[in-house]
Amino acid sequence: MKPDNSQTITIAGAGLAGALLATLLARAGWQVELFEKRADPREVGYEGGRSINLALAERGLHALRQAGLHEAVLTQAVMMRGRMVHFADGKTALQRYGKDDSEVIWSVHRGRLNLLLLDAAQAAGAKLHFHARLDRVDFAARTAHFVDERDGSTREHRFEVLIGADGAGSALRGAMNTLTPLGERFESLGHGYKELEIPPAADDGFRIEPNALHIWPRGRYMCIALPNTERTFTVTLFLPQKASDGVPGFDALPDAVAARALFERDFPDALANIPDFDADWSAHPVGQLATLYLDRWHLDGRAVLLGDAAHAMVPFHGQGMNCAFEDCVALARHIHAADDFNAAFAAFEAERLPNARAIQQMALENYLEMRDRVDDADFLLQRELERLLAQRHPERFVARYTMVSFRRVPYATAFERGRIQRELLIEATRGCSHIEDVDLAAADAMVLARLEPLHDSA
Ligand code: FAD
Ligand code: 8RB
Repeated sequence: MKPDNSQTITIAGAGLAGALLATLLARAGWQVELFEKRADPREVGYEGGRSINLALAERGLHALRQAGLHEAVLTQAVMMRGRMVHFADGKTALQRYGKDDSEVIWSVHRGRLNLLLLDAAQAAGAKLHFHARLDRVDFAARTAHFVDERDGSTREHRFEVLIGADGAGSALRGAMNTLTPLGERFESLGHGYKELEIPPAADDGFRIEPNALHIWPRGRYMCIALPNTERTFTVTLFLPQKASDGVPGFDALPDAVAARALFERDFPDALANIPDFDADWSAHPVGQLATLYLDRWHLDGRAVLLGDAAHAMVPFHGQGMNCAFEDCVALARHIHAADDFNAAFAAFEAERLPNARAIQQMALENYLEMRDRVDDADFLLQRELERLLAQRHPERFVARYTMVSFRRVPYATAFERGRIQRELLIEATRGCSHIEDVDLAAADAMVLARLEPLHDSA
């Protein structure tokens, strides 16, 4: 579809996906109106001033490249080469994510990333409207109603197409759902999270290794920490909501004193680096974790959802933003290629929905891996063989983590090939306790028989 100056695309939500999509579409010549419920963070500063960071991987980076923003983002990012595992006995070990420093993930500051994207959207010609919470939609009249939460005042906006980038609690999804059911299902994980902070050291340096994603795996729960350019770390505790047979839960931690006791027992080395533990614990709420499944993402050519609004996921693969950014590039491409918005949205959904399902499932699985398997002997032997086979067959055997984080093959392909590879690794290491015990010729033969060469998407 060629944009003409009379056609306007309206986007609800100027978070990560909304701001990037606005940039991509405005640069392609569309008139873009972007509505955000919150204040302009460029004027009031980002929410609470807290340092919340996200892991940016190749999919997200590639999308930023399309918008010409990757360099600006990377100069404000901290490289994470691998997982630094902190065992219960206090020992640590770095498990690299990739083959070398070309395969790393990046810790970026959410607030600053959002500012940069908003500036880019505006510079590209998108019209930004803050204090505009989408409240109601009349799809027949094609009018959207926005509320200014400061004074409750409302405004009506006529739209031609409406794109929902308004996050997991999407108001547009709610409005679409009342017209035609989208098949919405929320599956709660039953675990929540709490954020804490490791400040800089006395000499103003990092208190722990900066170039890693830290994990304290404890079987049924865990802590992680991601570095910030300010030499702080954002620590997140993931824990069941309800305690059960010896496993702690948020419901059994009524206050900072109880939480501190848990940390003294299970995370003493982390606690030693969190001087404001009690204040952090009391000030930050317990966040909820859930997966959102929908059967449909669009209402003919009038409305479509993307990002968390379409497929919120649990955080354990660090792919929510990466996937949302990949959605933006795909949607912009389909809008460009299709004859009309209905065809564009249908093609977008057909391409992306199966991939969203795949990364949602892989994100759930990665919780088990991170919290429970990183120090398991079978798992470590399989990882060792995985590395070896990846070296021996670089076109055919690509670790699932690598396909998700450092390649752009469809998530569904990563999921399917990952399943084949896992079975192969289990078979090839059966009865083995050392890598020398593995019959490599047999493993090579399985690779050749079961895995076609992997081709990256353009
Ligand atoms: P959001 O970024 O949530 O943006 C939605 C926007 O819509 C917001 O600005 C909101 O104010 C606005 N809005 C909401 N309702 C309305 C309305 N009715 N009208 C108008 N505007 C509205 N992903 C990763 O890839 N890697 C990570 O390491 C990672 N870490 C994370 C850490 C935390 C603490 C959290 C919470 C998430 C993390 N994620 C991560 C996930 C990632 O943040 C999301 O997947 C991503 O932000 C989705 O982008 P989005 O634009 O769809 O939604
Ligand atoms: N949302 C991440 C990974 C995979 C790391 C690995 C995991 C915090 C909320 Cl939990 C988590 C990863 O397999 O070794 N890459 O990036 C980011 C993660 O959590 C983010 C910071 C997070 N997301 C609500 C809290």
